[in-house]
Amino acid sequence: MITRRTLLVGTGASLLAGCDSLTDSPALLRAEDAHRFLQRSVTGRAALARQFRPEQRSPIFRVNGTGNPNTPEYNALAANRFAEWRLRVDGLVARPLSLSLAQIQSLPQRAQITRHDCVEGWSAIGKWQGPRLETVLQLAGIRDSARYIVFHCADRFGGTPYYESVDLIDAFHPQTILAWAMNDATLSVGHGAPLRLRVERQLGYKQAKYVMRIEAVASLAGIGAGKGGYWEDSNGYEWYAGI
Ligand SMILES: Nc1nc2c(c(=O)[nH]1)N[C@H]1C(S)=C(S)[C@@H](COP(=O)(O)O)O[C@H]1N2
Ligand SMILES: [Mo]
Repeated sequence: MITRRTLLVGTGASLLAGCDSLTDSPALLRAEDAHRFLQRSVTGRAALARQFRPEQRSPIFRVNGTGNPNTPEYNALAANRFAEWRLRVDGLVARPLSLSLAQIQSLPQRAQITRHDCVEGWSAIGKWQGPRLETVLQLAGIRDSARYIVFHCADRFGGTPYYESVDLIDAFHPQTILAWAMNDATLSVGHGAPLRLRVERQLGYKQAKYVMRIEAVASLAGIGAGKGGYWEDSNGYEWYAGI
């Protein structure tokens, strides 16, 4: 459907001229532009990850990296089945949020069966369910100055907190969800309870488990060692791990 508005937008927004070259600077998009990009594109960064049928799910889905944060704080939350856990959403937002698991579960939900690919050389197909990250970011009112979304996790590797980040195209991608359920059951501790990111077009290490806080930022400098994620900082993994 071509309306006068989309025509005007189409001619005015030069950054949309070459969709293929957009991968060069996607992180510079404002929230509004990221939306527009996703609505108008069916290829490149906006394409959907393949989805599978229920019977195609893997009988075994490995637990990798941290299998239990095992800190006093996390253990206390887990002992009470995360009733006291809250997801903080802050940074460059109009309305900082503190969401309970019940609140997250009562938002509109999305479920998808996708393949997880770990750089260590294994893959597994599983079903994930939760609200879209977009829904949570809209509730918080993401500011124009935000360029990246950072996920702060409960676990540490050798004392260093695990974290990850995505740009706004991936943040608003329809398959980017905050999953609290896996294969129709509440997320286990091994797989990231109570909440993990699923950003389906990217590799396994971007799928942050044990998400405690979501922060909207203008720059990744000053977070961890500044490369956008634990593995990016410590092992030189690519920040953009699209597949
Ligand atoms: N918080 C946190 N998230 C994490 C990791 C981790 O160690 N800690 N490991 C990553 C890696 S390398 C992979 S492959 C997946 C593993 O997810 P799984 O344990 O559900 O298979 O989680 C990713 N997210
Ligand atoms: Mo991985």
